[in-house]
Amino acid sequence: MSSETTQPNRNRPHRRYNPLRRSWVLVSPQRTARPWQGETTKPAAPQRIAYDPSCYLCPGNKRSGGQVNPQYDGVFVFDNDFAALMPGEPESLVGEPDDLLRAEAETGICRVVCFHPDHSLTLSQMQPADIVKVVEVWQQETVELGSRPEISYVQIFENRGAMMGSSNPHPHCQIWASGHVPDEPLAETLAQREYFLKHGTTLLDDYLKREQQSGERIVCENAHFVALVPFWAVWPFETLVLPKSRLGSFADFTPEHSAALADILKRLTTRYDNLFQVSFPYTMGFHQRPTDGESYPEWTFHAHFYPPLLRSAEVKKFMVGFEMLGMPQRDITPESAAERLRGLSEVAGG
Ligand code: H2U
Ligand code: ZN
Repeated sequence: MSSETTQPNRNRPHRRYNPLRRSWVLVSPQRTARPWQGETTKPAAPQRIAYDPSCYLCPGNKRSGGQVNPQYDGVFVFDNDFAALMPGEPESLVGEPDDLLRAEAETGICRVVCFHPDHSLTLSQMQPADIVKVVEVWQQETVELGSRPEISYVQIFENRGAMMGSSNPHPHCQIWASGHVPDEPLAETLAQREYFLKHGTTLLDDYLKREQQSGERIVCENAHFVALVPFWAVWPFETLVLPKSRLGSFADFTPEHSAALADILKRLTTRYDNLFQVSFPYTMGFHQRPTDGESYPEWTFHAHFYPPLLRSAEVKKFMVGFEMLGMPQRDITPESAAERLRGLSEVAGG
């Protein structure tokens, strides 16, 4: 029996509050039955070749800027050849302070992390020990970039699949380390701080306890992490990965945490692949405390998965109309999304 039948108010339109970024989402569960006559997109044919001579991320290949990748056999990190941020001394404000036309210089470092030499793999298909190596690199990069005085935030993210604008199927992610804290982690910083000052406890640790009590939005878990569909999820199958103990950043990870994060990432992404029998597209990334030298006791490390797919490998959700002009809206409830993800196999092709 689905949770909606026991909680009738959830069958009617309602709004849910996201305390982490202090915003709302409109939930309209009664609309799930409406017919779909809009665009469908065909999933890309599965990539199977382990080495692609035209791939700029494969070992030994030349990149656009002319550099040649080494014959790497593990994780390979390089400075992005088309970096959105550039290192250097922060310049002064562009022009005079102005309430209407305001610009500030931004500096930073952008890197690309190849997860594995095998072009055909995804995180879900990699061996757990190889995913652990990726987690260790995320940790090293966070510590190394975060220790630089000019870097206030280290944002690690993966765009997976052509539908999400990823330019290349080779398993990789990006790191953008910036002089300012970007908007999303800044909003989360302010919300977590406000909660911490009010309650003396951390927002996401308290939230996880509530989720563990009900269990209805939990997808899977291990000794150190829980993957769940947040109460305030916007994307149909959005998930949040939370630590079971106090972690503020990759910098706090022990080897046990790295192994457990690798495990939960593999299991969650395998469930995603099995949802619509397609190599599942998403944007995922980690949020962690800023690296500007403050202590941030209110911060809880976490991962967000934002997948665009709605009801099949071909039907994605569009954030348009009311969502661009009003607020985000979803049809299927987070509880039913969690129930579906929970029912899926953690074995590839299962
Ligand atoms: P995405 O697929 O997530 O866009 O990542 C690919 C990144 O790789 C992208 O940021 C960089 C692009 O700038 N890149 C290089 O650094 N060198 C290249 O030769 C091509 C692409
Ligand atoms: Zn490749």
